[in-house]
Parts: sequence; C-alpha cells; structure tokens
Amino acid sequence: LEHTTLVGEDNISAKNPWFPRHASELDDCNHLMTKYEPDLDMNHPGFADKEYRARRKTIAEIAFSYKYGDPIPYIEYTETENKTWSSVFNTVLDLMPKHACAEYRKVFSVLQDEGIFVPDRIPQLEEMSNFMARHTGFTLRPAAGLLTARDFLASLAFRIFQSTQYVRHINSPFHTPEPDCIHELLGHMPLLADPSFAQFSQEIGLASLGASDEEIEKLSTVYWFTVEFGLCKENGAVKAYGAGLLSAYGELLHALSDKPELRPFEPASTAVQPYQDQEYQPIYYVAESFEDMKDKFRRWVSNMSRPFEVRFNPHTGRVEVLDSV
Ligand code: NLE
Ligand code: FE2
Repeated sequence: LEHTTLVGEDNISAKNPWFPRHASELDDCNHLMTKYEPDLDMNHPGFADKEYRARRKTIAEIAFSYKYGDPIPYIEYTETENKTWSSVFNTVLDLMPKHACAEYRKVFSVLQDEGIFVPDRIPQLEEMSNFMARHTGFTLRPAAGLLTARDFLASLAFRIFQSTQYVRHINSPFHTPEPDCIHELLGHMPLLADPSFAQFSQEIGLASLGASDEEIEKLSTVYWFTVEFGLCKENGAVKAYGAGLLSAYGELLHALSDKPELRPFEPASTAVQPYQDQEYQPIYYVAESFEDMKDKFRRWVSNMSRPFEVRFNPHTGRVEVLDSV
C-alpha cells in the first residue's frame, strides 16, 4: 500500500456494490434470509407451535425498528426460555474445560465473575454489548434472524455484531441450524471479547466491503469454517473455538471425535469448500493459532480483485477507501 490516495464516495467503480462507510449506515444492512423462519419451514421445531411463532414475531419487531445508537431493548425472557438457556449453559459448563480453547475459557470465567453468565437467566444483549465494548470495542445490534452474508459481514468491519435476540425452541436445545441468542451469547461473545480474535473478525468484515458476490461467498465460507466451526491447536491437542460448536454440545462432541475429517486451515482451499448448515459438519479446519490464522488470511485477502483498499479509522468510526495504485 505504498502510493495511496483517499478517494471520494463517487469514485468507486460501478461493478463494486455500495457498502456502509459508518456504523449508522448498518441501519440499511439488515436483509434477511428466510430459509429458517418458523412460519415458513415445516421442519422447524416451532412450526406447529403458535405461541412460539408469535413470540418470534414480537422479538423480530424489536430488531426491525432498531436504529443505530438506540439502547438494545430489554427482553423479559419467559421461564421456558430461561430453562432452554439453562440446559445449554450447563452442558457447555461441563464440556468446556476439556474441549474449549483457552481464549474462550478465559473470557467465560470473567463473564461468570461479572454475573453476566449465570445458569438460570439469559443475559441481555445490552449488558453483553457493554461488556464487549470494554474488552475489544465490539458492540451488538439486534437482528431479526439470519442475515445475508453481505450485510452480516459488513457490520464486522465496524466491530459490530448483528445478534439475534429470540431463543431456540425448547424441543431442540442442543442443536439448531439457525442462529438464536443462545448461540450468539454462549458461542460468539467470549471469542469476540478476545483481542486477537476480534481483530480477525473485523478483518473478514473489512475484506467484504464492496466485494463481488463471488468473493462474498468465499469470505462467508471462510467465516463458516473459522468463526462458526473452527478448531485450533493448543499444546498438541485440538480444541474448539467455533461458535456453532460451543453452543451445540452434540456437534462439539462430534467435532472432537474421530468421525469428521480434520484439515489444516488454508484460506484458499477452505474458501471454496462446499458446506451445508442442516446437519453436523463432515469436515472441520484446524488453525495453528489465531495469529497464524490471521497471517494466512491477510496474505490470501491481499490477492482479492477489489480495486481499492479499505481501512477503519477508529477516531472517526469511518471506513476510508484507499485507491491502490
Ligand atoms: N448449531 C448451532 C447451535 O445449535 O447452537 C447454531 C449454528 C448457527 C450457525
Ligand atoms: Fe453464528
């Protein structure tokens, strides 16, 4: 990046799509994928449960009317919802010492010390957002459901995580294909409060801004096999850091059994590996360390076709676009 000039808003070539330059513009980055809506998917455990569907609607409304800068509305979780949390929380508590990476365990115990992670109460997104802000500057904004990859990744560029706020159905506490707040809170938050991991997450986000559809697909595949389902080495053993593993104990045990295929994390090949999101993964990628993962990722991203580079200016909160000559 030797010769760079700051280019204006209008100077981006037409083939590169619009992207937000400031976190306030994430108000326009909340397009939903509808494949898992309990109203539309007959296989959803909540499909036949009217009360559950109504509850999902109420909570989704909060996300739809949320605007940048608003405090995240408080949700009075029901007894059933808190019970669902408890069952997942207790299994994680059980498996974590042996199977979760050190970074996860460390933040987890801070969250316990601060009374945010307790067995019988779902943490509020607002208190979690404040906790994260103090550790890595990540904050949360409520999302109504599974977002498009482009919108979701864009928010990471600003250290903002778009988080669902509803709870999975009580009938399937140990695995759900769609995100819910148990997955976000138990799976994602501890790692996003780790400085090195937060940096990695933001860099995926930055790489996605203005990227082509094909590159968004590759970046979201990398995200899938790292942030969601990643394994890493720790003193010769393999541990989990992926959020989809840490919030689903069945898959966590599966990932660390001898059933799946483990491959070394290599962005170029990982990015084109097809995956599905219905069942446990047959393949996982193992990182040497977060630092190594970041190095490899950076080298790979520098070969992307985007004709400009971006950087986040923490003083202004804006993404700056640099013409790379
Ligand atoms: N399968 C995960 C869980 O049950 O918590 C959620 C994965 C979301 C991508
Ligand atoms: Fe997730």
